[in-house]
Amino acid sequence: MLKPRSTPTRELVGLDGLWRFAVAGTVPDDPWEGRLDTPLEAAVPASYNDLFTDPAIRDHVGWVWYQRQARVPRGWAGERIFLRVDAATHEGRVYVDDVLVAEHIGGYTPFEADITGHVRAGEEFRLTIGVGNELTNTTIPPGTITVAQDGRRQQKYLHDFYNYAGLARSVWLYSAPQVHVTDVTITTGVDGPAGTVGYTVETSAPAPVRVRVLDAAGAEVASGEGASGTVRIEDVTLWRPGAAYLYGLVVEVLDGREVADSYTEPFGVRTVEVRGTRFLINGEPFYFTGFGKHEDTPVRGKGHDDAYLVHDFQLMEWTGANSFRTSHYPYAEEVMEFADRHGIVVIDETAAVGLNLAVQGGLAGRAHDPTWSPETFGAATREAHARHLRELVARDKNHPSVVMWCLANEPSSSEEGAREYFEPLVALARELDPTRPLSYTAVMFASSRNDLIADLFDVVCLNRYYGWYVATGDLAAAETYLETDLRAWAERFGKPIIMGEYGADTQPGLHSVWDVPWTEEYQQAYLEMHHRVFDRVEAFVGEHVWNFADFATSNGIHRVDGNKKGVFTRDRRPKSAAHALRRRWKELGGRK
Ligand code: GCB
Repeated sequence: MLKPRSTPTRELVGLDGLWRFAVAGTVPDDPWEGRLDTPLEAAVPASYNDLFTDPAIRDHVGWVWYQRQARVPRGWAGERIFLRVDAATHEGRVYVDDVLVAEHIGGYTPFEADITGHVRAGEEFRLTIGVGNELTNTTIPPGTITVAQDGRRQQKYLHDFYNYAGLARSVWLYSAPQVHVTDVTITTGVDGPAGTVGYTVETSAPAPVRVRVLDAAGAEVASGEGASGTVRIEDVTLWRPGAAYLYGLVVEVLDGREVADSYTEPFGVRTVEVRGTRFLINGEPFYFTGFGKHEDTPVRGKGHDDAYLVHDFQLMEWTGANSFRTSHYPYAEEVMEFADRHGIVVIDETAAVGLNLAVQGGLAGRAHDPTWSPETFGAATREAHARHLRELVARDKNHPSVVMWCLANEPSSSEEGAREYFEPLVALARELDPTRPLSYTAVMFASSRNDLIADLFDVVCLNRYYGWYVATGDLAAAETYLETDLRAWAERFGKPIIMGEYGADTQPGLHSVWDVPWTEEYQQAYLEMHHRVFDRVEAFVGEHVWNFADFATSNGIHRVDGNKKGVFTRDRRPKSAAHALRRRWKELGGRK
């Protein structure tokens, strides 16, 4: 799915701003049929939960309604007109006046509708978007709805971040010519000093296609004819971590001598490969330093915000991070494009978090139903997972920053049924994108001995909390456990290993001369212990600290106003560990 852009043949109108807002139950059941009768307005993009003071809105389970008027520019007569929602978390229904024009399940991938037949150039229409936030065992991520004794419906879920909902990303109206480009796929290679650019273009109707490659200064460096092919860029400038370089593939659909549609897709030329225990970018070993992140800020929840985007990347650069993982769902496309432009490497994760009935919000050990069964996570869940994976790859396939897909976070990979669940998904991912390695992050109690799926993937990504959930406060014991664990994985699989998560909750301002969990010193000592071990294990190719910043979670006795494993606070102030990481990563930057 192409990102909407303004081009010589396409126009774009942003619909962000304040929309009328109401929770289902406070308005008629078919609120799209008229003006939403509500005193509330909600900001788009933003999760709605923290905007209002009413707990009934924050904790609402079900549908909410957003509505605004929108005007089609008068110059759009004769064009096709599309409405694009970057994300409706977790389910969206779009109405143009009285007509349902789009429905979509999955809260972190975009969808659109061709609304040409329902609107007129120059005129206004009533745009209503319903957003549902319910999670079940056939949604990705999954969840369960319970009914409390007093009748309140409550959303339960197994992931450790607050179930923010709403229109957290932008909404767009755009025009495209009648015959237009509908998709572009770009894969790149290196041939001596030249770059090879394979491309495939899809169009809304058969039509001649030509492509041109422009360099960063706008000079044409290659061109080709036809809807698919390979072109060469002589003396190519590669996209490298820390040294981004982007070309543009100008795709033109022709109508005789006229250009009917023109769309430019930015791309970088680089290769990615796993060889033995090394992760290679452009044939050179790459060592990941960085974080698992979240889209999470005060008031906005998961709402995309360009100011936080810029600041977060500044802070990552300040710490010497060269990469991050989009834990635990696809991030806004603006984030991916920023990473492309700034040479930050991304592990792109699906929203498949919580496929593990043995874990709850980071705590393990409960008696539980089998994770993989028709009653829990079965064929219908896998079908939703596959659909989501297709949408993620379709959205992010052309980003040079994305070097690996992460198919799930902490699935129950040691339980019977895990292999049957994952084998088809791995095959699908390889078919959708044969160019990028695959991983999943393995939960603490998936050991090298009992894990049933790691051999299907290219890189071993481990989430480990020795010194936190296990051997709490005892870093000496934790060091031994960690090293034994990592060495066993290295030995059994012979693949590169990345620490996908390691971290300790830390209350800023709390200090001690001893190893006391929650203090700033402990977080630092905990990370330093891990780094000693990482440096001793040959197969190690990366470290992603959990987490970049503190973030909101559901309530629980093990969470103090959210998860505090951030190296930065929720308002992005450094804890002591940030300075220690900066020293290590700045030094590593030049060494590994
Ligand atoms: C994990 C999860 C992450 C949690 C983290 C924790 O293993 O992947 O979502 O937030 O542990 O802090 O418990």
